Amino acid sequence: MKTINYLLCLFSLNTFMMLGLTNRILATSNIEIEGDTPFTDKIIQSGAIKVSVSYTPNDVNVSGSSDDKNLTYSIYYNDQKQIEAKDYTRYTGEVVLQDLDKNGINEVVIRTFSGGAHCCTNHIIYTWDNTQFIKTETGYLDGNGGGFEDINGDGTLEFLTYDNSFLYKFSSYAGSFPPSLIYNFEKGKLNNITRNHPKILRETLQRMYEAIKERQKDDYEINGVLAGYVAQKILLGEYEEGWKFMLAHYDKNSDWGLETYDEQGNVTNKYPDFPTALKAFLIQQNYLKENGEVQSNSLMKFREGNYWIGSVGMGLTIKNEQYQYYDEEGESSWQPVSQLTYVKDGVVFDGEQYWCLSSLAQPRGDGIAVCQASGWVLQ
Ligand SMILES: [Ca+2]
Ligand SMILES: [Ca+2]
Repeated sequence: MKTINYLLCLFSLNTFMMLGLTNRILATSNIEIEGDTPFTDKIIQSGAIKVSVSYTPNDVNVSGSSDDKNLTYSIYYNDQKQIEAKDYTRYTGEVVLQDLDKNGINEVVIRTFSGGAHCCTNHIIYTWDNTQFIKTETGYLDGNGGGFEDINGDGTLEFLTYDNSFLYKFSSYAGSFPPSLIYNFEKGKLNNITRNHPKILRETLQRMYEAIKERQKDDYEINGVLAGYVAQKILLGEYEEGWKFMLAHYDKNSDWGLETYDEQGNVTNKYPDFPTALKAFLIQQNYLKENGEVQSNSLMKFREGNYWIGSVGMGLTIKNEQYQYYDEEGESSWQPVSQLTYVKDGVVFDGEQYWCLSSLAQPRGDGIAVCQASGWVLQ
């Protein structure tokens, strides 16, 4: 009974926190940059963070250059100016206040666009670290460049994009289907956590598979999507299956991507066929090791052991890549560990709760230890 009461209490606490989160999203403000509409000193503010933005559209008759910094902004913390910077954006862009890492302080996210077909969006992020703003960038990415989204429902935002190096590599732009790239944002850094989200990876894999079937039907550039498919299978730990599938379906007549060039555009190498060229590319892009073996899945180490939420008579056990729940009454059936989200070493998230390894260091002091994304905390 005590367990049930505690869980109910946790549940209502979660509901309350979710409401709080909703309020924060509603309070999130943004400044849109649109075409040829100039503005000066537009201000958005949330808590201690304030941004003032000015935008001058560039003259379309003068060929645009990223040297023409037409977007200026100042960032304040508690009304003290900390950052004054200029950037270039063409036709479109946005400045948003958003709490990416759920620490209660909004980040400043500035989206700029370089112009050009299929090109390129950058996200510049400023985060307050108690003494100063730290700047991070996603770098210029294709199209809309990806975006921040909470893909596992834990309140922190992940950045979803795809590996741009696969564009044009073995097919035209339209014929390419690059593998997924997922980052989290922590302490001012974007970390590649792609392999920790197998559910999302599998959804994209399914879309790739459907694209392959369509290409077969239309007899249209198939190698570009097969390259992405093999890389996506590597991310899921299923390289050999993906490679066999590629061998059975690739277009032997296409020579797209078989030649490599130096900076002057001279041919430096010509691979005999698509599989050889693809393998070399997967090694170059770190999907495979130099010897052609799969890169070890170093990110996703679900440590074996018993995991707890807090002082509740219920636990979760991870063993042999599987997990199950247990309480005084018994155990649930074993499920593949890929259904859990890896948060950090010794912390997993099951879609509703964080679970911490029972042996993970607990802080000493008054209060009850409760598992959160950062590990055990006292409440
Ligand atoms: Ca934050
Ligand atoms: Ca999240």
